[in-house]
Amino acid sequence: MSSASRQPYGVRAQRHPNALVKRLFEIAEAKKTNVTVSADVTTTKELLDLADRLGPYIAVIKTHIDILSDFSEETITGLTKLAEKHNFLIFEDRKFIDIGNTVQKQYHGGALRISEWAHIINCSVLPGEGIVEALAQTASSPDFPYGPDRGLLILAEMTSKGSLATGEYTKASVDYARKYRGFVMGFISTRALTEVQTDVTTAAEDEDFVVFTTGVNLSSKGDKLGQQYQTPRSAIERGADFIIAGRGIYAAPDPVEAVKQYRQEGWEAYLARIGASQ
Ligand code: 5BU
Repeated sequence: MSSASRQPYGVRAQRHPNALVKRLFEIAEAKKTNVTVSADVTTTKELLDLADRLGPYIAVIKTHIDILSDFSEETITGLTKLAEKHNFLIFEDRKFIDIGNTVQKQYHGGALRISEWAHIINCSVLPGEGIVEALAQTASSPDFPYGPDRGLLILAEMTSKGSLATGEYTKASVDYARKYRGFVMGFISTRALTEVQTDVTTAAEDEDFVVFTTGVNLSSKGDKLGQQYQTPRSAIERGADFIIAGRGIYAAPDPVEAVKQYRQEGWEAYLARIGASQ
């Protein structure tokens, strides 16, 4: 685990050169939460309702906007307003995976207008370096109106059984993150990746990539379709800065009670990691 991940979020916020990461750490510190809820519901009403009820307890909401049956302007304005009201960021888990020219159009414009409302996006590096270069280029172009308020996570590992996002693939993820570290905020991975030795790039001395870990659940080990879970505590111990939980929270009998539990376990594990007394 990197020395950065043993520092408090507040200290990392102060030191971080990326404006969006700074804001993310400030939110975590202010709201005492490292929970990202994966709001995998299928109507705008359910999404906005969840965002409003869980908003006070989360740092980030993660969406799969293409699973909504009624995506519209109302979805965007509603979610944006709730993000401001409760001070959380929006992460669209679109997993871009195509040639640069295509992903630029999928990200900025198109039917889903992702760049307009999602602070954070992610991509796979299966297509090679060009995908990261293309997304970074769009975000830094003079006519991109959202400037430093946008960032990219590289999908370096996956939680599903038999995942092929391992070895050389994961190594390339770290390489490209290091190369495009202005726009790349960090990784989706099951553990910290700072120890990964890359061939092309070298880690900056002040390297501080944010680690988001999916597949987090307090009461289940997995599902029937290959999902594999770990607990909030184990994810944080392995290097997650933010834990992502979906069904464990939104499908619980009382999602507000559930999010409070994840928040508490995630926060206690974080305090233990930074060596703070509880
Ligand atoms: P769950 O209900 O907590 O299993 O939902 C997990 C969410 O995280 C869901 O939206 C997945 O698409 C997402 N996910 C994942 O589960 N595993 C991964 O490796 C990645 C994303 Br990347």
